[in-house]
Order: sequence, then C-alpha cells, then structure tokens
Amino acid sequence: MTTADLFAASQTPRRDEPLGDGAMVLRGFALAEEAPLLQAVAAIAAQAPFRHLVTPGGLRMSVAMTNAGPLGWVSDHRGYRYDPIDPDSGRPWPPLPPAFMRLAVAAAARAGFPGFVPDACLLNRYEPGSRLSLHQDRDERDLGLPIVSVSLGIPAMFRFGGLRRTDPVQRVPLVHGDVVVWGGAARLRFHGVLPLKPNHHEALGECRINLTFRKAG
Ligand code: MD3
Ligand code: FE
Repeated sequence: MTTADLFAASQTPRRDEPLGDGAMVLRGFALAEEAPLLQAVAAIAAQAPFRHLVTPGGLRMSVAMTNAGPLGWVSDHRGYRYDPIDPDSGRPWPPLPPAFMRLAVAAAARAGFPGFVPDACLLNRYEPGSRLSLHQDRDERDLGLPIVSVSLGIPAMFRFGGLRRTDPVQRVPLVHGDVVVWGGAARLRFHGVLPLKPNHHEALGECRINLTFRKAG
C-alpha cells in the first residue's frame, strides 16, 4: 500500500457498520436499486393499499402497513399472524417484485446469511408523528433466520434495545437507502421507531417507507 492508497481508503466512507452482535448496517446499500424499488412500492400499494391495522388490544397503529409475497403480517382483535390472503381484498398479497428479492438476498448474503430467501415483505408507511413502540419480532417460524430492513424516504430514529423490555436502548439514525440485516443474537432484541419529525424527501414527499423482508413460513 502506498501513502496515496491509504489516503484514498481513508477518504472512502465505510458503508458496513456492525451494530452489536448479529446486526449489520449497510449504509446506502439500496441506492443502486432506488428507481425499481420505488416503482415496485407504488405497484404494491395500488394492488394492496396501505392501511392502519388495529392491535389485539384495539389500538389503531399510527404506521400504515401492507405486504408483498406469499405471506403477509396482519394484526386484528384476534392477534398477530402471517396470512396468505389480504383481509381487505380477499385476494393473495401481490408477489415479491424481482428488485425486492434481489436486494434482500444480496444484503443478507453480504451480512453473513447466504441462502436467505424471504417469503414475506411487510411495508410500513410513516408520516410525521408516526411511531412504532418497543417490540420483538417473534411471529416467524424460524427465529434463527434474519430480517432484512430497507429504509426509504424521510429519516427516522431507530430504537435498538436488548433482550428484555427494560434494557437500555440505543438510537440509530436511518436514512433513505440504508439497509440493516438483523440476525443471530440481535434477532430477538426489542426495537422501535421514535415519532418521525416533519421532513421532506424528494421522491416520497413527507413520508418514510420501511420494508422488512422475512422468512415467515
Ligand atoms: C431488530 N420495523 O416492521 S426496521 C417491524 O422501521 C419493525 O419500520 C421498523 O420493527 C421500521 O417489525 C424497524 C428494523 C428492524 C426490523 C426487525 C428487527 C429491526 C429489528 C427484528 C429484530 C431486531
Ligand atoms: Fe419489528
């Protein structure tokens, strides 16, 4: 390595940041597929519109949701579950678009999970003020498999806790194009999203869309 090489390396932003054991932030990883991703989100929302689900306790969620893929996550008075049918339309969820599949598979492989193939994508839509309270994701059959998340639109402050609800919580800013792979010891950590601040994104307006890819069944 020459001094010039070392200088060049020091000027290159590091785009992979481990976030504790099992979680890896891939900054900007989704930007290469930005246009096909945004186009696919719009196509899914046209077939299966975003809607505000109700928790089993009867509270309307401030985040609006829809799904793509063979299975979709739903919540109602009966509980949380994965369902192959959109309860609003009675039809299957839209298929996983090729750009979604490519991105999820590539991000998982890069983070150390080769062979991960999702069968569910939950799309969350946030507006300023929308939040997601601290929770664990444990409705999937094999909790040894990772979840891949993709942030699009206005920034959010992610909350990353521990294995117990009362453990300390760290804050991680997530911006348009960031991808995070959550597996291993991170998979059952409590997490959430702080209320979004008013903001504007050139492609998505006053809104954040988060994609989470899961192997649910
Ligand atoms: C850490 N979504 O849909 S993505 C969710 O930004 C969810 O919409 C948030 O939490 C969002 O369930 C956060 C990041 C994320 C997703 C799943 C995880 C972090 C995770 C599962 C285990 C640990
Ligand atoms: Fe979650």
